[in-house]
Amino acid sequence: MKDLPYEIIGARFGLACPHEAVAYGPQALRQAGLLEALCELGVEVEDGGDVFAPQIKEPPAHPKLNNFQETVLFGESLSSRVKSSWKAGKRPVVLGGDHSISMATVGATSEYIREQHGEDAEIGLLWVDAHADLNTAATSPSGNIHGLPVAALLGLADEKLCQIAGPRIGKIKPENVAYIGLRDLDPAEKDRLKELNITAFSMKEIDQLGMNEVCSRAFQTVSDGTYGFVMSYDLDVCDPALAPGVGTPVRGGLTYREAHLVMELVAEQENLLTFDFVELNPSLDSGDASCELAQALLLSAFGKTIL
Ligand SMILES: [Mn+2]
Repeated sequence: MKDLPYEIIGARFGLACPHEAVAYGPQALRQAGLLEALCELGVEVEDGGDVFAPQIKEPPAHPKLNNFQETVLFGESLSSRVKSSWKAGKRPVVLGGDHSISMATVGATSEYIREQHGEDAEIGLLWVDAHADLNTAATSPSGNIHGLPVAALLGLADEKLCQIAGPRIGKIKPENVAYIGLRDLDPAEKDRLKELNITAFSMKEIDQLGMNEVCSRAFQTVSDGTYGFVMSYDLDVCDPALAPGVGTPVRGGLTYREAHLVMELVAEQENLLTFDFVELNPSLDSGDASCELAQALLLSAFGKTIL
């Protein structure tokens, strides 16, 4: 994958979280000069434009989940966009948008790898986030679908969410998932994490082991027996003092260096398929602090090094 050119796709969607303005994340990053900075870095990259939220007059309501129909329809168009990017010989990197978009991005990449390598081909999933995003309609306290994407990718959420990128239920196997940065889980999510025996490095393990060791253990989990892995990076994994511009801030997050080290190490992994970056909300930012951090983190993920 390393030799494929990148294609940046903006996911202009914020209906699956409490603050819709998260849909302006990709625009803020473009205005901050992300594409220009990537070209300066020598990255082969093109701007694939944005995917927009559907306009629906009277969508059928879901009894528990907010904006269900809009989220499913947006996910379906984003997933076709991601698949067509792969098929055109590019490496799609998606900028969110709220975290519901990863049902489409990760699901589409999982489907593409199966098409290429056969039915048994699995991919790993590195989920870098303060939250586990493992709720279902039955357990979600808020009804916001950005808290469900991992459950959907594992095949545990509503059928329509599980099938956003294709009919197969369970795009990712629990043994191929690793979390980094967890610190705010609902009781049902904690139970599910244990039942499924998912590898999870919370802030406690990061404090105890250090980020370098956490990353190498996590890479092992997502690489073992897979055709490569994808990373999904939620900006709220960073401490809110650094990244206030997120919808669901939780204190006690990654330091500036920890946040960068994950990106720097991910960029070195030969089996990284692609990644997405979500939950930057410019309307909640303090000045441009979060947007500037987001851009710097992205540059690290695309291979910028200190030396
Ligand atoms: Mn998240």
